[in-house]
Amino acid sequence: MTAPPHSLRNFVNGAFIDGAASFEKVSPVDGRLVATVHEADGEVVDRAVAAARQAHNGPWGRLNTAQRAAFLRRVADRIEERFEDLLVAEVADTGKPTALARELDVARAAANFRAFADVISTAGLDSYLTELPGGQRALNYALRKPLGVVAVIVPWNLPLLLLSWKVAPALACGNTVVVKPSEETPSSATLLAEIMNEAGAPAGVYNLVHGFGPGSAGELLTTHSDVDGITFTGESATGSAIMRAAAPRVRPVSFELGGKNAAVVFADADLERAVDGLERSVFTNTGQVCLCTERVYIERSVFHEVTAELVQRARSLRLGHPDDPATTTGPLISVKHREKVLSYYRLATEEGATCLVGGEVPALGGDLDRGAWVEPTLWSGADADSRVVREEIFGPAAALIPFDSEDEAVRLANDTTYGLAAAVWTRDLERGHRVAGRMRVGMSWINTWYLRDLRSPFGGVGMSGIGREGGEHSLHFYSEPTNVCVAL
Ligand code: NAD
Ligand code: 6OD
Repeated sequence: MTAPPHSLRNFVNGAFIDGAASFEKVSPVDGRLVATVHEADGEVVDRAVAAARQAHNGPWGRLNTAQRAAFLRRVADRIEERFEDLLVAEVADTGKPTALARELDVARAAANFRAFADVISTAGLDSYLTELPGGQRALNYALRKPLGVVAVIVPWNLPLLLLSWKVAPALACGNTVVVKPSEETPSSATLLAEIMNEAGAPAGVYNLVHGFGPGSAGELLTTHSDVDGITFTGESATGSAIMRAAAPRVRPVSFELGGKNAAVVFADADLERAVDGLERSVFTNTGQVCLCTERVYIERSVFHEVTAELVQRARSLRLGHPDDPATTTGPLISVKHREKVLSYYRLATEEGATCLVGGEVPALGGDLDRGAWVEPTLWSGADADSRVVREEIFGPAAALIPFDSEDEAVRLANDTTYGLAAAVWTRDLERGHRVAGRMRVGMSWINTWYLRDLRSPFGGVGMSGIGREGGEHSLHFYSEPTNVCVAL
């Protein structure tokens, strides 16, 4: 299932165009060349934004809600028809197991387009009959208006899923988009451009610029004077930079940022179920999901039992080629990201933690030794103030920490500048609700992880983000309600 290297171009006003320069995208599995990517310069970004503006003022802006919803459903159909192409692209860029990309990334992308077609078709807006004491009467009703041209900037961990999660609601509300995928994962966004044409998108509705962040397409797009709103998923530090870019013209931003997510395991939990859940929440996608757990708080009476079982699970993970059905765990996204993760592996022991399993680069043999592999890793004995407990690692690693009371568990879990997600494992549902409610996060789970309804609010507090997306919550960002008051 390995695709030959190819050339990926920018997509502007319904056509693929070259960039002034190009860069190479290599596979994190074995370092082979995946694609040569055309980098957008200022001129390409200008053309993309202008095309988006023209489409917004023109044919796309004239479609009604039902027509836009029908278009989103056609995109979902085409994603399903081109499922295998998207799968190959996503796996080539990320190195993740094909089975995972099949179940999660590509399937969820089609589901997002369908879900937002439904949401926009049924979403209502406020209307009020106003009656003043003097007898004056008026009808207030709200119209939903798009922002205009939306910049969509996404990371590399779930490239197509996170792109569709933003493009679908933006288009549903009547915006046009200029998207900038991560430089690490340019392929699926490029295929989505083809799909947009196949689904009958008017030229300029979906535009794509390739490149990096600072000094490249990302910065050129977020500082562009004709962009009306910016939706971004990525690191918190990048969010700060984009916020500064948005500030001069007070443009709205929607931010889904980093996390340092906690799981809390009470002694009364179904421990087998909890360990199954923790194995998923720590190691899925090689720990490169914003919702992944990096801090596991375990009630002291079961600390050794849960720790021993988790170490076993980490040892049993199978690192290997994405197409091998036995593979559970892929590489990190790049050798550069591996340097960051390995620096935390070293730091953990320097700071006094004990490495229970992993901590090294595995020797997988052959071509794989040119990839970005790391061992799944668990630590005990990490201090609450140590950097591996406080900073996001974004790799297959977690610190295991004992606690003695419910209050202490909540205090430890909330002792972070982030606030994205938390998971609580207990058979006592009263306690589960109580603890989930006390977590200072945007999303809590009880006895599960990453099970979510696409209509539910998604986002974080603190350094984990600004705003909520998902279902009708997305409409709050991607549209502006405009009140009309008519005297009766
Ligand atoms: P990143 O912030 O480095 O890059 C994300 C995107 O922003 C890329 O397309 C990049 O090119 C672009 N970019 C970088 N600097 C920019 C700048 N100054 N101006 C404009 N664009 C810029 O993040 P990443 O390494 O690609 O992804 C991993 C991070 O994303 C982790 O921190 C993870 O927690 C976070 N993330 C959060 C969520 C969430 O929903 N909260 C989801 C997925 C990933
Ligand atoms: O599955 C989703 O709907 C979603 N938005 C996941 C985000 C994961 C972040 O890495």
